[in-house]
Amino acid sequence: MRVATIYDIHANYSALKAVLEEIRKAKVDQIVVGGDLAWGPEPRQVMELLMEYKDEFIFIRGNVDREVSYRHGKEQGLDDFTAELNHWCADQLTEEHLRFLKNLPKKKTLNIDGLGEVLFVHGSPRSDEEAIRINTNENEIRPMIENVSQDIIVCGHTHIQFDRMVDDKRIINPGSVGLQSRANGACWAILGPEVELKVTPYDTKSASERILKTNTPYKEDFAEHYLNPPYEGP
Ligand SMILES: [Mn+2]
Repeated sequence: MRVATIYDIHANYSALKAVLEEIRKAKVDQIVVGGDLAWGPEPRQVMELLMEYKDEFIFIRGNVDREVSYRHGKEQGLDDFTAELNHWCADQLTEEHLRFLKNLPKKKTLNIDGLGEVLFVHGSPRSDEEAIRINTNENEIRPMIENVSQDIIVCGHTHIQFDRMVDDKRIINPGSVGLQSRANGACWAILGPEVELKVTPYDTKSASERILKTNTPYKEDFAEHYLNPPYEGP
C-alpha cells in the first residue's frame, strides 16, 4: 500500500484543491487526513469538499477539530483570536460537519509497503496538542512515544515538514497543507515504499484575494500568511 498524507489543512480551500490534484496523479492507494481540517478562512468549503471523500479517505482528529466542534472559547482558557475563530468556524459548519469532526478517531495504524506498520497521530501519540518539532529535544520526546510499538510515527500540528530519528523510531511530519511555515506551497507526503516529503505550489495570490472577499475574522492575517509564510522558529 502506498499512502498520501495531508495534515493541517486549516480551511485553505485553494491549497487543498491543489494537493488533491497532485495526489490524483501520484496514484496512491489510500489518503490519510491528519487533522486540523476546518479552522481557518474557508471552513464550509473545505468540509464540503472533504465530505465527498468521507467513506474513502482515513481521517484522524486534530486539536482544532475538537475545539471547533465543541465550540471551545475563552472559558477553556483560549486567547481571543483562537476563541473567536473557533466560534466563527463552528457557525459556518453544518450539524453533520460538527458531528463528523467530533467523532473522528485520535489515531490510526496502517501497514505500508517498504515501511511496515505506521502510526498516524495529530500532535504526539499521547496528546493532540503536544508538539514534536524538528528540533524538540529527544529527552522531551521519549516519554511521548514510550508506549508506541510501531517503528514509524507520522504527526503534524507544528506545520513544518521533517523526517527524523529518535532512538529507533522514525518520526515524520508531512507539514501543513493550508498554513505553511517556511514553505512556498502546500506541504504533504507520500509514504511507501520510500518517504517523499512534497511541496505543491499553488496560486497564493488568488487564494489570498479569495479569502479577503469573505467575512472571516482576521482574514488579513490569513491572507498575509498565504503570501508570506512565516518562519516560525526552527
Ligand atoms: Mn494542530
